[in-house]
Amino acid sequence: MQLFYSSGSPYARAVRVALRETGLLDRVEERETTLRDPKAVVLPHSPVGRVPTLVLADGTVLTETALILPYLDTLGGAYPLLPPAALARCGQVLGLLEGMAVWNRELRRPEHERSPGVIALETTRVNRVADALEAQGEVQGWTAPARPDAADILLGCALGYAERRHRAWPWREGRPVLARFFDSLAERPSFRATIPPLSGI
Ligand SMILES: N[C@@H](CCC(=O)N[C@@H](CS)C(=O)NCC(=O)O)C(=O)O
Repeated sequence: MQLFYSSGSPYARAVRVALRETGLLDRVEERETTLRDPKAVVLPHSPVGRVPTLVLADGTVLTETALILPYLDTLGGAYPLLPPAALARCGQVLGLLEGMAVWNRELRRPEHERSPGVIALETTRVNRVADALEAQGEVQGWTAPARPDAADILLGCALGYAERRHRAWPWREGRPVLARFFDSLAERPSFRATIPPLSGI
């Protein structure tokens, strides 16, 4: 199998972390691709042109993180990534991540092309979800999981994106549970091997 990724993508990072945590990495060749580029090496495989893209041994091409992660669970890895208990949190974290991605895209535009309305909406959404996760974490006493499930991995990648690619969001403020959770996940070899480059935002 081949996994197309870009080093800055939190979505692709989640799949890369999941492969490392479940011991499936040796079954996959990771290939870095450019994005939004007619010469991107992912494009001959997927007209969507986004990462993550997983090309299976029979040539089937999977895009969308929310489809690739459950597919990994069919491969007999070390433990299930998506137990039913993780599904609700996965949805929340994917909503948070998408909000951050939309907000970030606005900030990459020239200032006069930015939509203050979109930025305000997504900032509110992202803070609302992060506050809800902080409250859940406090009630449930979240600590570093020994076997991070898909929701843990997605949350670690979302906060890692905020930490290095979307620093416009001071996500740690007032969220000590999420900060502790992230700091302990970030120490794991799977996260250390996939740290995204710093961006100017
Ligand atoms: N909904 C997709 C989002 C993936 C996504 O937006 N990936 C970005 C990188 S973070 C990408 O490939 N962008 C290139 C483009 O939009 O053409 C998923 O969950 O996999």
